[in-house]
Amino acid sequence: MTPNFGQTRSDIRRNHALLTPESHEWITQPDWPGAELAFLISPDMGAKFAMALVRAEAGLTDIGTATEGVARFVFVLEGALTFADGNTLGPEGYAFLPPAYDALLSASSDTRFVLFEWQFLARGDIPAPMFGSVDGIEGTALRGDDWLIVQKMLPTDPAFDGEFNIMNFHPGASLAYVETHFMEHGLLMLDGGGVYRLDDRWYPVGAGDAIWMGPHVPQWFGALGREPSRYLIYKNYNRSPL
Ligand code: UGY
Ligand code: MN
Repeated sequence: MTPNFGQTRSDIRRNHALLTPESHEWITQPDWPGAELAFLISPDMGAKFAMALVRAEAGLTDIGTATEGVARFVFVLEGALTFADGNTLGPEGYAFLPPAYDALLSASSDTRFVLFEWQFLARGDIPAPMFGSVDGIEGTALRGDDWLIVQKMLPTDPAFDGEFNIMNFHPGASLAYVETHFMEHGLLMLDGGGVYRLDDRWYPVGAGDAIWMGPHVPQWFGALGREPSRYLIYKNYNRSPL
């Protein structure tokens, strides 16, 4: 293995973080038999949610229920996840799992997926589990800009307390302005790359990089290169800050 002489692009700050693949720490957890996890974002850094990469090395079986009141969202990167109720997710398949959902599942040995967990803020009835795939989702142009297409994986129904979106950038496209908002983000670059502005820093980013954006952090992305760039992004939504 080539030594990296103490270098990493990862950068953990008060209100944002860039987490890059060379610094991932893969761990096992008693409630995740057959899997290794790299927790990239967690409440310890100031976030109100956790985001992990999961790889099923030895055939993941049953992850049971999350901690009380905690909802999960999974997004498959490679391989396949099959749930006991018969749903199978292939690459870019996803599932929303409400609190108390007993996730009996099996994974092929080469499966990698992204996991989000957060304390679900109910409003009315808690939504039922939901399964889908990105390729079946119609995109909409963000603020009329057809170089920036958003695919929403969850319904906009206010019963959901968050959004999980895929943002598709034509080469050269960028967010129209530097956003600041109280909602947080967890992000994984899926394809392409560019420059991400977070607070007063500009980071070169590419596929495999993850980002935490805390409340109010100024944020902007400009896509570079000749191929489209895409990222998966979580945002707590549909709830007031108080
Ligand atoms: O929905 C959002 O807030 C999104 N446009 N933010 C982002 O891409 N950093
Ligand atoms: Mn934003």
